[in-house]
Amino acid sequence: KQTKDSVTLSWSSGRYQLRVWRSPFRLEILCEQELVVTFNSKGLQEIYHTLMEHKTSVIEEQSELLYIILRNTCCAFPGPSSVGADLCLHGFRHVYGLPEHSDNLQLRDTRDGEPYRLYNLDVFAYQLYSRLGLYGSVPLMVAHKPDRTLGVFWLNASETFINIQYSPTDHQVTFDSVLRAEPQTDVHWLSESGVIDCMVLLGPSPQQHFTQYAQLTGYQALPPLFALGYHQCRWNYIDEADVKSVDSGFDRHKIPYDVIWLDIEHTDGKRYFTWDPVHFSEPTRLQQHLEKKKRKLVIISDPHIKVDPHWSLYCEARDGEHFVKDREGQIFKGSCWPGNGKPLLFNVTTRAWYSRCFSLDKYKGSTPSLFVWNDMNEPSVFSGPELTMPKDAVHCGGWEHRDLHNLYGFYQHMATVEGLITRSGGLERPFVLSRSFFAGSQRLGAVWTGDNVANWEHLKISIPMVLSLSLAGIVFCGADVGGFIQDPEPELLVRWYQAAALQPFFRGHSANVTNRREPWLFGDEVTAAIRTVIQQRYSLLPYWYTLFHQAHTSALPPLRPLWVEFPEEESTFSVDSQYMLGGALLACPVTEPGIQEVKIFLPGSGEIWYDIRSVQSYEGGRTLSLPVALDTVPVFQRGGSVVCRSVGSCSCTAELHPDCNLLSLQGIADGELYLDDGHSFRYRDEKAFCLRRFSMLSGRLYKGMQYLKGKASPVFLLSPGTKDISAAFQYMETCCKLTVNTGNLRVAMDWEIQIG
Ligand SMILES: *[C@@H]1O[C@H](CO)[C@@H](O)[C@H](O)[C@H]1NC(C)=O
Ligand SMILES: *[C@@H]1O[C@H](CO)[C@@H](O)[C@H](O)[C@H]1NC(C)=O
Ligand SMILES: CC(=O)N[C@H]1CO[C@H](CO)[C@@H](O)[C@@H]1O
Repeated sequence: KQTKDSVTLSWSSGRYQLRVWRSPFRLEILCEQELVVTFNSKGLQEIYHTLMEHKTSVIEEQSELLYIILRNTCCAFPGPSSVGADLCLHGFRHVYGLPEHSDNLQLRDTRDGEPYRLYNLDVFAYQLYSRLGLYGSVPLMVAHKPDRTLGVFWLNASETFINIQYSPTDHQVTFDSVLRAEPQTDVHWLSESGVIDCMVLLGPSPQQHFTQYAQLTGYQALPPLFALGYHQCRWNYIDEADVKSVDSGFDRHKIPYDVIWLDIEHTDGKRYFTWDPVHFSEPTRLQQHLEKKKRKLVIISDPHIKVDPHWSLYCEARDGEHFVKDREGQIFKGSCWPGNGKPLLFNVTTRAWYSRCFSLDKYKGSTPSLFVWNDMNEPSVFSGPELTMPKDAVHCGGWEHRDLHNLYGFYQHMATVEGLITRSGGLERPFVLSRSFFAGSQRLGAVWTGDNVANWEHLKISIPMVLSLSLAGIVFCGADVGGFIQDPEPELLVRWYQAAALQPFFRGHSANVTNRREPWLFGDEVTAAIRTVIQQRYSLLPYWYTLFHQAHTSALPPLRPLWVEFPEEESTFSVDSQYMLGGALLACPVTEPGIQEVKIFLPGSGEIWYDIRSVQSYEGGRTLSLPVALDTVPVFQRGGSVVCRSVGSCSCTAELHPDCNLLSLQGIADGELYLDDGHSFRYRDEKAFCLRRFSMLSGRLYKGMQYLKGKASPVFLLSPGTKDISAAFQYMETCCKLTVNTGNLRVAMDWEIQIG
């Protein structure tokens, strides 16, 4: 439809409409005649065009697609141009996303101070509840109200600021007169350079929103199974003997783990791709030692190449012109760990060269069980403004650093990942951890929250930080256990292990000036508590792996704010101290010292929740006070769910034995298990995987239990083509727990267990 002032397009049988107004220019998206989003709601684009020369808005209404080209300029930045826009999100009072900030999950109204800033920076011991930039950026804002989840994706990699205004403010909402006012959230985006490339994702369900975002930026890579195990890192394990002794410490104390890590000191004078000739003289032997136990080694590799004309890798990079230039056209010099090193620029040729550096023949001392950690890739430049690269440095094609700053780490991550895939002839899944990231980094691997501190506040903030990352697609994330900087007291260390075991990336790490903190150094009680937590992580790995399969194929994050599972329950919208792990488990890690009791909100009236330790059941829609001891980790399983666990002990992920665990009140339960070889691309190329659904259908389980008592063996295993057999079982009446020995029934076969 067209009028003098507007053009209206509709889709979805007229359910959705887009209305474009000419003057003042604005775009409105409506659903069933109700406004959802207005773009250029404050008409600020009109104001800017008086400041400088610009191209006016052009609407080509004849073409099949509607193209809207906007270009504007303003004076907020010293660079040549900047872009900005206002959006009004109608009916929304909760917005999230925009990582990375050390802040609550729900974004705050910025009228009281600074806007949220997206600018990747190396911030040592970062301040909490700050809106300044940290290591990575995802310019995705997620808004939610009971009937809609909506995303605003602002695709721009230059320094970006976001202002947020909630109306009416929370404060006013309590007054009757304002209560009736329709809530809205006004958002202002401003980027230092580029064009406006803004996408609105309409949901309406959280799941649809995740899929829409993944269709734009990619799905989470399926990690190798070992990467979901426990990682032990320190700056630095000093030599081969040290590594072997820490490795055997895990066996001695019966604590499973999969990967040991080496920080910068493993290199020969901070030349990445080399080994310290004294402390790591036989790197292959070390990796083989670990590989015999099915464990891996991860080494650090930063994007800074040490200037050393006697080092072949430096000469190759110099001769291949792989270095960033300064504004005068000279090779850019910036200091980082290698001293006066040169950060690489990441054009396609450079990336291909850098990827090849990871090949087994070129990277001497590397084996297929060596994996990589990209650090300092914001990039960190000790001598630069805000410890990063100056904005006028010049990349390939003449691009100024200001245009693509937030993408720098992403491209190093990408080149490293490509290097590992190529190294294996395209057969093996890579594992690369990166500190810096951008929208789409989920396609590459894992990220962590950088240089955190060993205190309770940092433990507490790790939860909203990983939830924000998860909402923005970067779902394989975690925070360093114990805090990287300073020494945690034993209670904090235990609580940190408990919380981090329920986060996707699970790594203990500590700085060079801290005391050693391997799990067995703090007495038997602490060792036992940490052992229990890591063992529980391993027993839940079949569930974690299945959740990663879901993230990989349907973009649902393993870690979900409560509102993702309970989208209509407003009482969940601001909760960020507890969360859902998949659809079945609710986690509420203890993050405060010396407490005897925690308050836990169990959402969903009509839901039943089971404390996974006591198997005691609780009704949803209430807040529970749960007594806690040092070894209590409050986790609840949702009634009606099936969670697959691994049984028995193991020393690493290669020894897992999946099993099923089902909880239900009504006799109906449902869940999935995904299995494959755990390391290759055969699941993708040859469809070599197994995805099983476990359903419990008819009958009331509780009644079945009553019936069980009188009979000798009322549990039958039914499998097509075989005779029905009665199965051995145990029944614990106190907690209504039935354990069935399923003998040779395999997960990949179809079968049925009939009770009673
Ligand atoms: C990328 O770098 C290579 C090697 O220096 C150069 O030949 C090529 O022109 C560069 N590409 C672009 C787009 O600048
Ligand atoms: C830790 O590393 C920093 C940076 O290299 C160095 O200055 C310091 O001396 C190191 N401290 C120890 C105890 O190794
Ligand atoms: C440069 C520009 O005008 N806009 C860019 C904003 O950032 C994204 C991510 O790099 C680019 O794809 C856009 O072209």
